[in-house]
Amino acid sequence: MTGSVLIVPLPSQTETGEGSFLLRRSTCIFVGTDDEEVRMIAQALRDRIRAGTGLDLRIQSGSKVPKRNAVVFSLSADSVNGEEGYRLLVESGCIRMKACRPAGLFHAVQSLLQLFHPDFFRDRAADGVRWAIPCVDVQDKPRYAWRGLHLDVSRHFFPAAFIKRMLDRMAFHKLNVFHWHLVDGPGWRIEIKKYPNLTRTGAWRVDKTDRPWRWLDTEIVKPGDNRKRYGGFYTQEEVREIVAYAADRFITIVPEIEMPGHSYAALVSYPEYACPNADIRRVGLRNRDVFCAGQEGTYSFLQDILSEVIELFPSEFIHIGGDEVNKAVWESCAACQFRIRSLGLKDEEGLQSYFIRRMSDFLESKDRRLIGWDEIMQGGLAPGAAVMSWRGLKPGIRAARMGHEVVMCPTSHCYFDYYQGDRDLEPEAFGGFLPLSRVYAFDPTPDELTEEEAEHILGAQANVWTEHIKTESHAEYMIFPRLAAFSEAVWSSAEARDWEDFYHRLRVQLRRYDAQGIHYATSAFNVTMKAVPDPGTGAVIVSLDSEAGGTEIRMTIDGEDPNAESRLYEGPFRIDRSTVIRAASFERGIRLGRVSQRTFHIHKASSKRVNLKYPFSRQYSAGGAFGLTDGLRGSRALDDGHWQGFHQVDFDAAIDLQEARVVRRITVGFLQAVRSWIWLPEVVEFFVSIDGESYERVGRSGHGVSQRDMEVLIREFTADLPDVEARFVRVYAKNVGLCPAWHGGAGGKAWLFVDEIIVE
Ligand code: TNX
Repeated sequence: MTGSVLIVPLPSQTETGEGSFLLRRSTCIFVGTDDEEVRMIAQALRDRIRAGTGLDLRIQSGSKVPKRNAVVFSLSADSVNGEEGYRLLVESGCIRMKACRPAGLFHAVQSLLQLFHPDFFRDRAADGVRWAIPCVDVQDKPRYAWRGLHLDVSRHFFPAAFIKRMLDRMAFHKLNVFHWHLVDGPGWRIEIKKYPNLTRTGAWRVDKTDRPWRWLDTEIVKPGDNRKRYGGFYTQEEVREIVAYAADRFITIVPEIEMPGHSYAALVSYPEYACPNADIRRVGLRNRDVFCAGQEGTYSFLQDILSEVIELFPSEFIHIGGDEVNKAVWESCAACQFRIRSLGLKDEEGLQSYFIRRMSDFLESKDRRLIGWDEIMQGGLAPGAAVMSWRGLKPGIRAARMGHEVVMCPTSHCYFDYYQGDRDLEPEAFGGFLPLSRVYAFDPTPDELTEEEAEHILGAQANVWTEHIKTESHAEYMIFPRLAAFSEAVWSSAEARDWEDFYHRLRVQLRRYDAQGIHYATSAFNVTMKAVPDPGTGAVIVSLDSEAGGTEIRMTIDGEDPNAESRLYEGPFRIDRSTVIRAASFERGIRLGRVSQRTFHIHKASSKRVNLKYPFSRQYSAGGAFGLTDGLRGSRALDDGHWQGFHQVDFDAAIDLQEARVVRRITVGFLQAVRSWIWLPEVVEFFVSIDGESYERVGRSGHGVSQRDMEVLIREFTADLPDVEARFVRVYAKNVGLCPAWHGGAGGKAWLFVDEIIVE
């Protein structure tokens, strides 16, 4: 247990002692080494203490190490905690920090800061406060060497000041790699002296920030176009400053220059490097999103760019993107086809592999190494290249087995552009669902790797894609507190991690965020509602919970927002007619998250078993046999647990109402989410029966929604019956089967998603 020592990420070992160290005006900071970096760390600590407490401590050095009233830094080669580990010993007389390397001392300071009261992080020195630091002995070291945060500054631009603040936050969470996604189709964000158009043109697009994000709406503004523009870029001078700022915090910046796909902004600026004769009608705007791999000029252009990038960034790894290359462009380009033939390559994947290999060779000639998204493995991976595994853990496992180094960032656990709570309560996000607890459960090293293979897992990173994130405060909302959970996945040992313990420490971490003015999500406190059938009666049993757990939940059924006096939820309760429940978490009279609302529909099929001809997918079970009669409707979050998914098969469901009843209306809800391969059914048919043998069709219903409608939408299909007596109800819905030819998943199995069958 961490006791009163509430450090995030969880240290390897903490032993709490008796009493505390009292920080006074006379306390000195002692640097027992002439290492410049350590001196810098000590100065940063002094500055932080001055801002937080008003105490202006002296920094001393020399050979005589003070025994009392001092904060002592020392480097020692025999420290046990490796490259980045440290020991932090707080005793009532003295605070000692010891590490092999400056990085370790830097992390020790981050832990020390968290031993102060959260108010310490306010930049307002409070008078008359006793700054007591609890006695403790912390031994600590990171699990992984690569503990990253990625930020996309292309889809939306974030100024240098924000980047610096993020670097501060990263350091606070003991993260050490900032992956800077500087380039993508919608904007080029780094000054390149040799090719000024990249930022003169490529950094600016027609301002459409008042509309929902659509990448295909991107229009790069050519000079002379006077429409209102959106964008920005970093000058090389700013980049240098940011790189140095990061280095002061022991953070390496890995720059990403995307190629050969995601390159629209570059190619509008220098159209000569796009495929000259690709069939535009076939590939559309995307023709201009992929570099031509046939022309020699492309390679020298990109190598020139990389040469300047290398000058700016000392990082060993340079990221060249490599994801989502639209091969159709190369298929229709004579130059690319010529290169494929003349080099005897197998196909477009072979060309991609050739392209990446050339970049890798170039980087190696400059003593750097290539890293790219996992698609760079297609067609064979350049030796020495490292892989960022985003399409799940599998590509990373393959790469590790081939002896390549791997950074894990699967969408399932690391995509901070995904929703973190009930969609109805969250700002628009990219899609997906990544709640705090799932981030916390992340393990970057899959079990199936042998110890030797696992050595190749450098670590992991959280990715922040900004299609839907326009403002700094929204970015913070998406990042925190998920970054706190993530930091434990990459820093703390897997065995020591425990959600309840984390949650306990998180509460204090949030107060530290408050003090620093960090905007963060409280989604984990929102109330989630579940219903299970009460089969005998047709009622449902409702239970309330929150992801965080452990707080009091209050609720109303009259449509009002719950407050500190509202009915306290004490356990599952029964509902026998349709009810609207509103609920929220409270602590000491204060509401913690937002108010959740759900409507429970009680109808003639409530809590009746649904018999299916074709099974639902286990991945989307909606709770199983009663999932479609639990009175709970799905939201636009397709994995909210209320949708039952049918993979390629049709939906054919029969319900036994147990006795003949008058049926006036049958309704069934479906979801369409084309980006997730889910379509509305082509047609829905409704049947009733007295004996369960011979059914009569009582309705048939289609819809007017286009298969190409990209919005996530919910549609109800209904049959109105002339008062028919029936004991059995059957609903049949036809799955579109396969993803249509124009779709990204063309030919793949399509989904059908159903949330409830309502019989009235
Ligand atoms: C996939 S992750 C992408 C990005 C998008 C992201 C949205 C990766 C290598 N490519 O271009 O922004 O999904 O989640």
